[in-house]
Amino acid sequence: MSAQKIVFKVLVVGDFAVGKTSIIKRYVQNVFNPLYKLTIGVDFLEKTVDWDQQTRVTLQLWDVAANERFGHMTSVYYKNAIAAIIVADLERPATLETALKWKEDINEVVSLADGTPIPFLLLANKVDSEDASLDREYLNQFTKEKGFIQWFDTSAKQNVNIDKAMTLLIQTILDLGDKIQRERTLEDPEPVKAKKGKKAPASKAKERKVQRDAGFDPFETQIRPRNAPEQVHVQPQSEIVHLDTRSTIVVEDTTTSSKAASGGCKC
Ligand SMILES: Nc1nc2c(ncn2[C@@H]2O[C@H](COP(=O)(O)OP(=O)(O)O)[C@@H](O)[C@H]2O)c(=O)[nH]1
Ligand SMILES: [Mg+2]
Repeated sequence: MSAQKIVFKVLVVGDFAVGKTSIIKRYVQNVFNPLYKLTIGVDFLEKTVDWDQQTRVTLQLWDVAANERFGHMTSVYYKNAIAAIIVADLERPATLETALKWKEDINEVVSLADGTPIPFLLLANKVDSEDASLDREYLNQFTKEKGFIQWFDTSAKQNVNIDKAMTLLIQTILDLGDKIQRERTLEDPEPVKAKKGKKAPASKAKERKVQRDAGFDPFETQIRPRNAPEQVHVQPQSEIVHLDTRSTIVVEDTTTSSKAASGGCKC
């Protein structure tokens, strides 16, 4: 049986030079560059993970440049994002404050189909650095109070906790989809009922597929363009918009995108 393929668009945001690009490159390409190169606009890399025998997840990591928080294009970048990773720098405690601002901004623009916030993961990066100051107690409290699903101390340089953090994020998104689906099933059991003469779906992955075949996507999100009061439903994963330059928008079909790097590791 062929595996169910799911694409999750995940925003990677945070202050300047906290290590967003380095974390993405470490996770997807297993490389680290000590030189700082400013990210302009927005770019993405993908990694595909065989989650289980029935589920193949492609994590599409959107590297959003720090100054884009102030731009007008955020609702375009955030469209279809199902989760966000916010990166802070353990050498600069002030970057935790910026992390909160990003969280608020994203919550204003994007939400899950049921209107609740998308999940946020906090990465406290550069734990390898001599200048890192790590207060675990404080970060535990911060994570709980501010509504992050979890935090990890990470090092893109030494490859610390990055796979672990991404695995937790994928698990969280899948659980969330299953929860939304269960709620939907309670409201309207029709879409998951087995067709006449066929066995009822046995696994979560199969249930998800039946739901999708019935036109329901538990991973659908809502986008609320800034300054526009009404919520607009969008179809997830139908297209990817990325900027090559500030003024050129390239619209690609995900199925034909050659930009992405694809891993295939089981993490
Ligand atoms: N020591 C250390 N330096 C890092 C780490 N991650 C990134 N850096 C460095 O921090 C700088 C900014 O990283 P970058 O990924 O470009 O940050 P971004 O602006 O958030 O994308 C670069 O010089 C990186 O080499 C890390 O885990 N440890
Ligand atoms: Mg960058």
